[in-house]
Amino acid sequence: MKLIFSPASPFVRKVHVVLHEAGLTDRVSLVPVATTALNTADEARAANPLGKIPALIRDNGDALFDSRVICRYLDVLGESHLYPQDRVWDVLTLEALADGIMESAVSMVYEVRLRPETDQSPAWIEAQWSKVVHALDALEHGKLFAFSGEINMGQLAVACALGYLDFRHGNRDWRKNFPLLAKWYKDIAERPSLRATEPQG
Ligand SMILES: N[C@@H](CCC(=O)N[C@@H](CS)C(=O)NCC(=O)O)C(=O)O
Repeated sequence: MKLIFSPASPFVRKVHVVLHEAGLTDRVSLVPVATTALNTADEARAANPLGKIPALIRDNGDALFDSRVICRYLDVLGESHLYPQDRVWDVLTLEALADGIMESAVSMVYEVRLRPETDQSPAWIEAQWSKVVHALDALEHGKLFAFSGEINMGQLAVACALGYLDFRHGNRDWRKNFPLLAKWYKDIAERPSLRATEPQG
C-alpha cells in the first residue's frame, strides 16, 4: 500500500500513528508530497478528487480517504482495537473533536501563508482559534467520555492535534490555561507511535 504523505500534516500523522500502533509500517510505503489548497500535488489529486492528504492507495489500486476512514481501515487490518466496540461512538466523537481542532489550526496557517497580507482577516483567524480553545476547554473539564480509560483512536487523534498546536501555534501557549490537558499530553507524547511521528517541515 502507499500513503500520500506529508510529515507536517496532523491528519497524515494520525494515520502514521495507527500504522505504528497496529504494527503495519512495513506494509505501507510513504509517498511524500507538498500540497496546499492553492497548489495541489498531482499524487494527491490522483488519489483523492478533493486533492487532500492523507490518502491511502490499497494494493488493488483503490484509494481510501479521509484520515478517519483510513485509520478505521488500518485498525481493522492490524487488529489494534483502537475503536473498542463498547465505546465506539464516544471514540469517534472524540476523534471528530480532535479533527476539528486540526481543521481550525491548519486553516489559520493557510490564512497567513496562502493569502496576501492585505486579504487576511485577523477576526477570522481569532474565530478559528476560539474553536480550538472551546475544544481544549471541553477536554480539560472531562466532557468527552472517551478521553479516559484505555488508549483509543480519539486519544491518539487529540495527541496529534496538540502536537500540531505546538508545531505551528507555539506562540499561543495553549498549556497556560489547560494544565490537566498539558499533563495528560506530556505522558501520552512519550508513546513510541507518537515519538516516531513528530511533525516536521
Ligand atoms: N478531513 C480531512 C482533512 C485533510 C486535510 O485538510 N489535509 C490538508 C493537509 S494538513 C490538505 O490536504 N490540504 C490541502 C487542501 O486543502 O487542498 C482528513 O481528515 O483527512
